[in-house]
Amino acid sequence: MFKKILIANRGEIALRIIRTCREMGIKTVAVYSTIDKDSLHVRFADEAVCIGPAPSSESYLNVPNIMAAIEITNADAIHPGYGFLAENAAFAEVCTEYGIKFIGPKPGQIRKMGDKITAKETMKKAGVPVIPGSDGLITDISEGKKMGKKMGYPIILKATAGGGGRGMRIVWKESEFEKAFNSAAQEAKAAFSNDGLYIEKYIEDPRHIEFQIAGDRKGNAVHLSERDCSIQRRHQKLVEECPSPIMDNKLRRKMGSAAVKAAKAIKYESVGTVEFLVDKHRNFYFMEMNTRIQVEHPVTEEVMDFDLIKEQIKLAAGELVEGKNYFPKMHAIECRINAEDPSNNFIPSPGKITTLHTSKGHGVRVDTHVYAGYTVPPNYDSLIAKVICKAQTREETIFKMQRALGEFIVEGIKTTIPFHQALLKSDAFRSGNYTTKYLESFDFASLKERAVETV
Ligand code: MV4
Repeated sequence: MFKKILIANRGEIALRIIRTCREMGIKTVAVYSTIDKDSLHVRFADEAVCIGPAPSSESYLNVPNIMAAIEITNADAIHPGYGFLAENAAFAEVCTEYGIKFIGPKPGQIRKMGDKITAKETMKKAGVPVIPGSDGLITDISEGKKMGKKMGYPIILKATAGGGGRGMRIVWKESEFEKAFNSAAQEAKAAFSNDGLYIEKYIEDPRHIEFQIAGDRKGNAVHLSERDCSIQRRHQKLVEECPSPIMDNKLRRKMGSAAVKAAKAIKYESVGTVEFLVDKHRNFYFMEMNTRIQVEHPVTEEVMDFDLIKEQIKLAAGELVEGKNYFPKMHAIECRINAEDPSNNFIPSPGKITTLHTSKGHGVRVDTHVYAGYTVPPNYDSLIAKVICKAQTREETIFKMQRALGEFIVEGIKTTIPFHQALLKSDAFRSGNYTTKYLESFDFASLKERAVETV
């Protein structure tokens, strides 16, 4: 097992990793930018090294400085968390060259899933259902239009280097094709330095359901059920839950075995996530694979009674997965609390937290790095806490979340708590009958300040 892990990240996920390391008897090294010097991950790690100024390009993405921090502290492994360098194959390669274990999959596996066309081809070959579309890149507009005519509109253009909605355009009819193609290619080029596009049939009003998987160096793989992440705004997830309200064991077995197939097809060696779109007829299609631990991993941890970070570290150290899939025993919901104003287009609300009281009590977990007196810097993503509630049933979990959010007090900055409180009251969420489109028609403008509510 590793003796010392350097955590190439900040915020709640850095703390989350430190906690598991401490329980496993592994020493930790925090790295931080100057603006993060008073962060809890710096205080709670065994050692801490400053790696540069506030902009992440000069600190959390600064590979030479991170490698120097590894060298001076003698860490034998690196945990990238999520975001930053977590899905950077070149970085994982550098670690390997330095004899440092990258806690995650092999560089080749990251690369394969990072290019969406390659990922899709790999999955199709493995027998995982994929969304009907072009085989590979569309290089010119007339070829694309021919494809569109054959498939039938609406279609969607996607960037092969993309993900997260950038370089993506829905095309409703042929007359819109050319403009959409050019602007998607331009956006993809600016964002990823790669203007390659491909076409898919557009699935209207889908659900986003992802499967947590784990694979080992022997090629064994299992799934740990799904998370429903359909509550999103502009490709940012706001709420995740397990089980998905639309799931039953029959569909779970089908989607789960497709997810396991996906993992086995690339001999995936770590924890990861296989994302699917599910249409209104409950057909499911592979969308992307995330080769990292995700923000929403606690949802799975809570319903499974399982430490996914510990599992990820053990897999990196060469341990094997048990040969069984996991089915949910409980219900869990996560609400992401961001330092943003939900009644004003979610504009970031950095600044000093003057008062803080986080939710507590039975079935409530809060993963956060903030404290009273902490200043949320404007330089990074605005996640300040994750409230995860679990109970026997979905209904009880919703009631518990309402109770928990009612006692979560943050003063000094705006947060997304009022949005979550309104969502939890909505008929669409209550009924479980929501899709990725739901928030497009949500009335954000009339959100009230945080309220202490009874169910
Ligand atoms: C789609 C789709 C419909 N049909 N592909 C959004 C992010 C990127 N990873 C893929 N996305 C989508 N791909 C086809 N063929 C709809 C979306 C989509 C979406 C997916 C999941 C969650 C929220 C979404 C919001 C808008 C569009």
